[in-house]
Amino acid sequence: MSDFPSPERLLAALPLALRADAARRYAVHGPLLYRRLAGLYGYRPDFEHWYDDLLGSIGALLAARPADLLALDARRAADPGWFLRQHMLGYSAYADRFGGDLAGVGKRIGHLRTLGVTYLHLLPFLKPRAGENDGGFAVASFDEVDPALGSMDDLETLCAHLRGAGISLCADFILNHVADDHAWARGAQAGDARLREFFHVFPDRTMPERYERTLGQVFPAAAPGNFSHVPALDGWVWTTFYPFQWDLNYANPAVLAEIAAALLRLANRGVEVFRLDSTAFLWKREGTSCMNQPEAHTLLQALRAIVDIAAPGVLLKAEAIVPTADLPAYLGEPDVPECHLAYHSTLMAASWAALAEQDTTMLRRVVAGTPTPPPGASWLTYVRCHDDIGWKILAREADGSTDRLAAIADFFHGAGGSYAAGVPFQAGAASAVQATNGMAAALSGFETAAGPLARELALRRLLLVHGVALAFGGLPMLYMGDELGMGNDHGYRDDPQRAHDTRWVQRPVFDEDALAWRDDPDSWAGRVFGALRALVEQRRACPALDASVPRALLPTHDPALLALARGDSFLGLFNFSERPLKVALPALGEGGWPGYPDEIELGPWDMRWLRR
Ligand code: OTU
Repeated sequence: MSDFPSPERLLAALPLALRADAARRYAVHGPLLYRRLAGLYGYRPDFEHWYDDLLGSIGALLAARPADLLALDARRAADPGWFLRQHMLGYSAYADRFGGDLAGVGKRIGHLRTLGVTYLHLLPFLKPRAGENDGGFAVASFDEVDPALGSMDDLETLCAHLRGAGISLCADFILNHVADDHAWARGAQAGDARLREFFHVFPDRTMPERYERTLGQVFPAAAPGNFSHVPALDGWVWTTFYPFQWDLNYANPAVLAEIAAALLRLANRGVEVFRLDSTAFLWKREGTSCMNQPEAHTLLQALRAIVDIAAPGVLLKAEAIVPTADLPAYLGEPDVPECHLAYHSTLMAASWAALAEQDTTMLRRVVAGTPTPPPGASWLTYVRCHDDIGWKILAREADGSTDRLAAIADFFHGAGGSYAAGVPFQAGAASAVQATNGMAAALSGFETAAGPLARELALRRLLLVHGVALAFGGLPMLYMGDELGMGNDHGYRDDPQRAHDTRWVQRPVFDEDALAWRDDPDSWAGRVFGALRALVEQRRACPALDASVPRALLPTHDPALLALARGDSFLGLFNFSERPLKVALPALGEGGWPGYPDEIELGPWDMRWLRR
């Protein structure tokens, strides 16, 4: 017997035309898939049988993959670096806030194209829990679109329209938990013993209390603790986030098989990229924070192998908001691929921190601490998303100084006459550092700017942080509204289901008025849009900004200055202070920069991109 099972069950369901390709892909990815799954579940007497069924399910879903998506798979296979190119640009939005519904999002394609977007991340659009649902992150069904947004047919139509316009759709895939009214949770509450095993359920507080000793808290104010009592279960269920979001139990192989099938069904609708939500939390181990556990990576590697076999054009993107040192693992290693993309959360936080401190020491530590990803993988770079900015992920870069991080948080919450108009997010103990919410424009100082000069400086700060995201190396993503300088939205305070969650301050409804001014450079929205778009254009024209080109951090004389080189033909200079700076190019030791003076002057919060 060979040391891993034959692909018979995978191939059985396939038409002849697909078999050879599938067999070839299984020969490449099957051994790792089998080893990873055997590592997690091999001790179970039914493992081989379960594995065979899994192959059968993957085969059936590959057999069901539409012809246009099979063709897309083939195109992607011929050009695996397609998403690393310097022309790639992401954009992230809630479907309802951006376009009203899925069909309405399709009507925004013109705007996206004008900006240069090639990748659209739509926040959760599947059928959410009835009532409060954490902005759609409590999913009631993986196979239904939220009826308020449309239908599965609308999703297919949107995917096809976007693809026709050169835009890949990225969908959230919430695999750490399901809503308490998802069929699995409902079944468990109705007494189905098989479905009870889909969750971590404890009869009393004994185990929860043991786990709590080392667990953190994501929503300490609104949802304290990590377990919720459910009378129908006659016990406590693991709920890392809100009590209505039940963590899935990946120690149960049935959960992985169901989740993999759900993902492939969505891929077969035309979703090209999956944002894997909360990947850090997938595996629990007593005595740890239950984040970044080795088994969480094993699961992601298995999922990647499944995708590589059954929908090889599809990308996986890890959302793990964790310290710099824990990020690279989500991209895997050269022979063990994991996710194609991972959010560079500390680059994001440290860029803002550098603004607050007028000092790039932490930012430079993040850059220096970011290794080169394995081939075919890269960072998702961004300055804002729909969530809070959690400063504690920078603890190591801040040498463990809570005071230093708290000062940064205070700065963004407007302390000491700062220009920022951020809103604090729930903190746990009084001593803990609060996280920060707010639109990028509000954090950059637009809201407090009294006149044109102050607004101009706010724009420079907004461009500076975006400039880092665009030049760093990765797939940069803009957040809806930031391209028009949209401000904070306080409307959520009037909605009882949202009032407790300040993250809604940065989830505004797309501003039609600002859009109308977009092309008028004398308007504020037009000024922001024009400047950002020019940066995007500059990036697109610069081959050194392809994500696969190596980056180097250059030594600088001034802590406010970040000097980032890409290959030998790009140099980005970023002044994070209100002081003008002079940069002597020869002192950076990178040879000559023909066409530029030896000394470059940077105004307050100025940035220069040099090319040779
Ligand atoms: C993710 O977030 C989502 O982006 C949030 O919108 C959801 O509320 C959450 O999962 C539950 O689905 O820890 O790495 O600190 O940064 O909740 C996963 C708040 C997460 C978010 C945090 C985050």
